[in-house]
Amino acid sequence: MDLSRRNFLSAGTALVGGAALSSRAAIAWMADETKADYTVTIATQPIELAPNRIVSVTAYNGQFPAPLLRFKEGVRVTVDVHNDTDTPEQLHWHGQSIPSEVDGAAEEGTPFIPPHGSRRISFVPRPSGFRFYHTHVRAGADLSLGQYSGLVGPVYIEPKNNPGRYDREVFLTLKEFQPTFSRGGDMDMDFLSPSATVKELKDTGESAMKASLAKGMPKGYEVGYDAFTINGRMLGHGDPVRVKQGERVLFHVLNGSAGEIRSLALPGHTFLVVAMDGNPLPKPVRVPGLWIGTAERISAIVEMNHPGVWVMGDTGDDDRRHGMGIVVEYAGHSGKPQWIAPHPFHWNYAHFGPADAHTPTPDEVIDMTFAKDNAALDGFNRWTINGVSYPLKQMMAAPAFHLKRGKRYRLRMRNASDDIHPIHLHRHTFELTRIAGQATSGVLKDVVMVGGYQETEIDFTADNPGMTLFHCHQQLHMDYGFMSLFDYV
Ligand SMILES: [Cu+2]
Repeated sequence: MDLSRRNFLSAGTALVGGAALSSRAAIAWMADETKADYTVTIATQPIELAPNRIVSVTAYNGQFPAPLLRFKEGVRVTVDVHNDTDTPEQLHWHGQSIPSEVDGAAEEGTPFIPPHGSRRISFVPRPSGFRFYHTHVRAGADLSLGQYSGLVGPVYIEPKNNPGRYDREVFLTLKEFQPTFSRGGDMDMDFLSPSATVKELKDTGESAMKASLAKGMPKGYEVGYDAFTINGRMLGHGDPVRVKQGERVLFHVLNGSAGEIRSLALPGHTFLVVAMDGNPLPKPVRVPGLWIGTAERISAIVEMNHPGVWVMGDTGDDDRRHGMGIVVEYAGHSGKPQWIAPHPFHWNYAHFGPADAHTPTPDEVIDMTFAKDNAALDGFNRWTINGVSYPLKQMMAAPAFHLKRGKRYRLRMRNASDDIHPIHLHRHTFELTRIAGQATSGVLKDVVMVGGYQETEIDFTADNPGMTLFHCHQQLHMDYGFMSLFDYV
């Protein structure tokens, strides 16, 4: 009896429906299925960020970052997820086009992994490229939950053919620990280009803030951190990236933060960006350094042609001094790692797409305005999309946007707040079509930073029916209303 894995699974479905399958075949099938391809255990334990710097965090399989999971595009996998904590969990497969049932968002209807319980999930990984997995529960005011924890790890889906020309791959996960609340300051957004803001959005946002402060409201809570790490170790306390002169190293960089935007530079070297959010660029683009929004990924080749011992780190001095960096050490070189600040550089998504931007006309344009209601919820900012805040206590809310399968949609996102929002669309890949007034095309992503008082447009095809969550990837923003649901009609 020659049944492929896929046939087995459909046979299994048929079995539930009462179709005949000999008991011997059924037992063989069950035996085949008793061991999952991957087992992920969620538990809380101490993690050492540096000598004498031990934090208690919830993590996958007792480690941070979680183990790199390598899948093959189109080859079904089963994953057993055990939850050894006291709170329900969700494991989200970020950047994959999979059904809502296994996507890992309660808002879409994915069942929770119960406290001290398990769930077996099965899906066909796609599309190929650098993805990741992370928890998708709301943390609210509990800074031990959600992405404030260590529940983050890289996923790499091998393409059917791999044309890469590089000597080796290095995965870097950037993540802060020891979060605390503070009363908000202003977010630095000088790095985004174009810098053009929309007057109407600025007027709306500034007058709302002025009115709130005039009523005696303080600024809403923000989250800050004490410890900064790459691959779970503070700068100087992890294994260096050991390289040889002339080597081409492909770095897969993941911003696993709960809400921070990161930068990364390596003195004397440049980055040849080959993919964003795991999706190959139309043409690789060379940049002096990287800016990476929450949940974004960048794959970039660094040619090792400047021997020495270097700090590859965040350009923010304070964050780097508190650990956000990793040592790059050339063979035959030793000594104290050197940091040289790069010239400030801007980040313009449109630089990564072809100049002659041309994209198909969408079937429909959906307008969305993002707004902040300062300190409106017990001191936390409340967030709205078109005036609607996602209900705090409810998992599945009524979908705000209805899609038709096969149609191409344009989301015209207008940010009436001064914060940068890393906007994420579940279960789909979108194309950047306009960044702060500049037309672009060909850059495929699943997260995009929308600058303060700016307008950004993304296009996507409704090709994966089912409930689809749209949200800001800052944990603090999504938890306080910055979410919306799409459904397909
Ligand atoms: Cu946000």
